[in-house]
Amino acid sequence: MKFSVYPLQGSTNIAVFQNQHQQGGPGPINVKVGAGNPADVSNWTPVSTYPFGDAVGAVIANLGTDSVGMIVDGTNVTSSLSVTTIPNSTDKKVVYTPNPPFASGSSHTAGLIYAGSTNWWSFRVITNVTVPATASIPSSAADPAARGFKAKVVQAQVTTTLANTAARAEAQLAGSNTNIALPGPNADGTYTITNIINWNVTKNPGNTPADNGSFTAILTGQADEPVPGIPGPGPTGAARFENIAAEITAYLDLPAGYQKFGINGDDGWLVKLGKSGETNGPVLFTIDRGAGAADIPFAFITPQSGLYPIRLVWYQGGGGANLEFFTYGPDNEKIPVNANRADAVKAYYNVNQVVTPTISITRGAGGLSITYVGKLQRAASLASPVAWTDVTGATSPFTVSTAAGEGYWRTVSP
Ligand SMILES: [Ca+2]
Ligand SMILES: [Ca+2]
Repeated sequence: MKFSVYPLQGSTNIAVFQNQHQQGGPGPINVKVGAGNPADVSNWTPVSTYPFGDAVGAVIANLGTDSVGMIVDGTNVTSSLSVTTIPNSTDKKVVYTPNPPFASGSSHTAGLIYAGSTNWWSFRVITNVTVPATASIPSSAADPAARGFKAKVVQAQVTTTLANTAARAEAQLAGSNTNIALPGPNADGTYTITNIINWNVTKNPGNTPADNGSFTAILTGQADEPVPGIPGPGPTGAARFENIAAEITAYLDLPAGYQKFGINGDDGWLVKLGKSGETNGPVLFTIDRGAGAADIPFAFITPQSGLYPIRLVWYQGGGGANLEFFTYGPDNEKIPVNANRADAVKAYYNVNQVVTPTISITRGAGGLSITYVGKLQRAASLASPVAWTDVTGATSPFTVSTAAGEGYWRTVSP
């Protein structure tokens, strides 16, 4: 019997067996964090990428009909295990889903119980922030005709490449260097991206086309796309595809809970909550790096469902340059944000105005004066079930005669 532990980390192109490290048999279990993709970097210090905190498990070969159990942090969780057969194999996937997920950056010990012995491993989970509920607006505000992102792209013409830091990218977007990138068709010079973020400067005019990352013509049928607005007029040679910064914004329709995101990019990026130009929002992830394409996961918690404004700032210094924006689904499958599939997170570059209903009622001679924002509704009685009906044609302030008899009013979002 052999088994491999997978702390369900998103670091390779392989879904189920990410970060697997096969064990020779009973005994202490060794975990190789980042195995299979040594280029991974971390939002931790000092070493590699850590797994998400929403699940811990293992894959066991040759289990047959034998039983398997698990101990997590000293508690036997066997009754809560999910044990399923890996498709097209006899391997069993054993997964425990802590509820709530493991705390940000916390360390744990898990033990796999089978064949009369318990085999232990230790692991540490990725950090995460909890975003404020006030950052969201209701999902109903999404404009279904505005699926996608807005992208502002800037490029500098300089004699040496700019620093590979998020601070440089923010400064460049704010105008620290003369922008030579070609402006987009929108009035504010942005581009509208109606599908997914799968950029690669190899696809830009004058470059040599090639795909990289997880989403490619060969791997997923999603060919890389050029970085909008590049190259601007002026640079020659490699400089045509260098010294770039981009701000990509959208409202993401997210459920409440533990969000598992990832970016594959070259060089680096930061992710904040906020709309275009809002640089002071909560930081979800940031990294300063001058390096080739690699997956780097990040996690955050949404306290309630809704539309969250996301601001992704990406930067390129020299050499290659690419960007992919995705979530990790079940078994950590990578799913592009806004992909045309049911389990993809939807992005909207526009939302409808959200009206917060208010109402105040004052009594005057002969009647009531109702001052309100939103849509006015009336009920004749508060007996359950209350039958609220729209007050057709009403405008604020709305006057009600006391001769009208018993009545109750409320306002709701239009
Ligand atoms: Ca790609
Ligand atoms: Ca680069």
